Amino acid sequence: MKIISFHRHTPFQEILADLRAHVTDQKEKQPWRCYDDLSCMCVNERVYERHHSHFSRYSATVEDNVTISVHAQSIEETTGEPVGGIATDEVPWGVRYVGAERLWKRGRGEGVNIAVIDTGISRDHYDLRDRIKGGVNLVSGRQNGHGTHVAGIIVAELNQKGIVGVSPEAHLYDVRAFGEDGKSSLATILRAIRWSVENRMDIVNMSFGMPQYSEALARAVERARNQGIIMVASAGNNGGEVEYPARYKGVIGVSAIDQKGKLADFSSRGKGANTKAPGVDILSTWPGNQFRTLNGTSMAAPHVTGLKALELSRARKKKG
Ligand SMILES: [Ca+2]
Repeated sequence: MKIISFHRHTPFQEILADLRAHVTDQKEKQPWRCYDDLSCMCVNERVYERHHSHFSRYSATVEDNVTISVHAQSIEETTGEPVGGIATDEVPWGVRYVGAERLWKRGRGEGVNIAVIDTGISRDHYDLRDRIKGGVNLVSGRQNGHGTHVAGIIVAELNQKGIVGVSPEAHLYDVRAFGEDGKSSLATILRAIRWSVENRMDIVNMSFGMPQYSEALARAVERARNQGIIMVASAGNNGGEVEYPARYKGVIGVSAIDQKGKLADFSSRGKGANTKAPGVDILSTWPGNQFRTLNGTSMAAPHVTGLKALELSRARKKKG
């Protein structure tokens, strides 16, 4: 797959009409996916190679469909097995650290729609099931627990059992774009962001990234921002430069700190890191009505997402 971002000085419909006239084989037109609002399209590699010279008539940025990874440290590196029942709404250290309980008097995220673009969320977990209001599945295969963990940090419910999240009354949307191996691709993330725009999300949580800049992803993020959507992303776990999408202007990039407030050694930092949040020894929900502790900037971003949801619900209440 190639992802082609055309220069915006030529109307996209004109380019498309020209390409459609040029590519006459119906079978070759099947795999095109167009993003009119981004002036982007995804075409399969073979079609691109065959018509390469025609595509190059336009000034366009051509990208490979690169891999994007979630930002939790691998389960193998994490100490501690999943645990079962927790008796009573435990407040994990991160939720306490960001001051969530104090803010609940004025709003708990009621009516705020949050898309979690991730590996999928366990729909039957007792701390999550009533908070998940919809979503879409863009990949096949089995889930992994990453998305469930991220979800719990944002919305684990006040229900006298398990844990609580930062904004326990927000509405969560499960936008499943990553496979069991915690990997996705640029083209799938474009679809996930489009879904979030079309379904009028207020906030998008992106606990993932890649080291290289992408023109298509930059445009997708910008489009969501122009729609008024708050975009939150994890900075990365490479200990060095902040990854994309966190590094784009307009995205809130989140680094990870430990319980002493110290930046975690693994956390990416510098340009594009707009804020810090708890990302070490984070207890949250896990499939099978369980809980476990994970590390990563993946865990830091949802603390900020939850805080943004609290802000929004408070502001809307004030407005009446
Ligand atoms: Ca709970």
